[in-house]
Amino acid sequence: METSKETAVAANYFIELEERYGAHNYHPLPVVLSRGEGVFVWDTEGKQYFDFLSSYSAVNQGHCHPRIVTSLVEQAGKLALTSRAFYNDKLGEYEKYVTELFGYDKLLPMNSGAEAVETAIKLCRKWAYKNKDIARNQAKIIFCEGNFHGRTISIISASTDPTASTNYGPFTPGYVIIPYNNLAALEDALSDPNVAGFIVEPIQGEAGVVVPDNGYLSKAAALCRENNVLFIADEIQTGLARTGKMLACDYENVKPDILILGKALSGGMLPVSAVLANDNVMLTIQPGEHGSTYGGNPLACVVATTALQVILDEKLSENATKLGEILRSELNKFKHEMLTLVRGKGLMNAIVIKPSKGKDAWDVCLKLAANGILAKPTHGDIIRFTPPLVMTEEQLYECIAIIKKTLNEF
Ligand code: IF1
Repeated sequence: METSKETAVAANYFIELEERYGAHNYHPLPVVLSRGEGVFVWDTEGKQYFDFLSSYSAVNQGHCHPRIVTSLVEQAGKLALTSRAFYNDKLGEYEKYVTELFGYDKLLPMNSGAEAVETAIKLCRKWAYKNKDIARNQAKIIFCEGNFHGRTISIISASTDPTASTNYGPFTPGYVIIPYNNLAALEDALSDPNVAGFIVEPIQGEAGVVVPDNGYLSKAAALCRENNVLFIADEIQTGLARTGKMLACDYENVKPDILILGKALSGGMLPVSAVLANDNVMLTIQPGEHGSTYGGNPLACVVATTALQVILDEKLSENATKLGEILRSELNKFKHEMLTLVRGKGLMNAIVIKPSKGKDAWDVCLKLAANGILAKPTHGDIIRFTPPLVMTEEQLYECIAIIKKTLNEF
């Protein structure tokens, strides 16, 4: 065992390296992680934490899931990347599996979430020019206020968060922004004949886990259908059991015209994203018009297939539903001056912290970390509680006790 003095130096060493040699595009909690397993991560000093961020919901299956690791390692030694200039023996089987699982004709493989959203935007525009009477370069896509779909120029062009967009213009035109969870605004925006699509997060993640009214998604999808406009669901964060169903859209029996997946599609192993649609939409893109060097690589295909199988085999949706209900009801029963709101669905939850005696959500997260739970504040007053979906009920109760104890320290 190293002494705590030596290791304290070690943690600072890694933090200073990142500060010195890395771009300053994040402001991490001062914790240096070196190992993960299931719901736990360990820092360089060997301290164990419950992970309540789950790598932004990419590790729904838990850290380093043994089945997913085995798939990764086996395939990495066989064939990792071919490019799409040739066929490979894993992509077709993966596409068959995923399209059958979600009920679509076709899948288009990409890597990051942002790339998949960009792909959906291109696909939507192409479909509209081929199927609607829209003059060249005049297609519009509707986005919601408070959206988060990624960091590319085209995506931040639709952002209403000044932190995301200030000083990054000029921006991509052709977007219409309406309030989230507002069907009248959607109906109004849909009356423009140049509208091609409506893209929406079933629950807004970055905005702070904003859950829309029951019926919003199904009515929005119906309005889109009536107006011959594509309903596009960004389920990169809400999807793959996080909210207690395979897709958050499943709660309202909505089948998006375009479905976007990412994050947990690889269980945290490597960036894997996908866009799903039926032939009438997907086949509007022709060879040479879109792609990616790494998209559809055999390593990603094998890992993603196993990652999905783990979600189904381990009944992670059911577990997310059950644990989410416990988490919200226990925290709602707990009365504390700083805890003003608990909201969410399944294991996609957030609490709202009212600052007290100069202490805010950042301070709560520092104390949570000291007490063995890692979470990250957002927007100054919100803390997301999104643990891996492989958590047991017993572990959750342990976490709830830590959360209460932590708040009581203020
Ligand atoms: C960051 C939150 C989580 C997403 C949805 C697309 C993407 C994301 C609905 C892009 C990414 C991230 C990325 C991370 C912060 C984060 C996040 F704070 F925004 F809400 F998960 F909690 N659509 N979400 O949530 O996917 O290109 O990153 O693979 O710092 O950017 P990506």
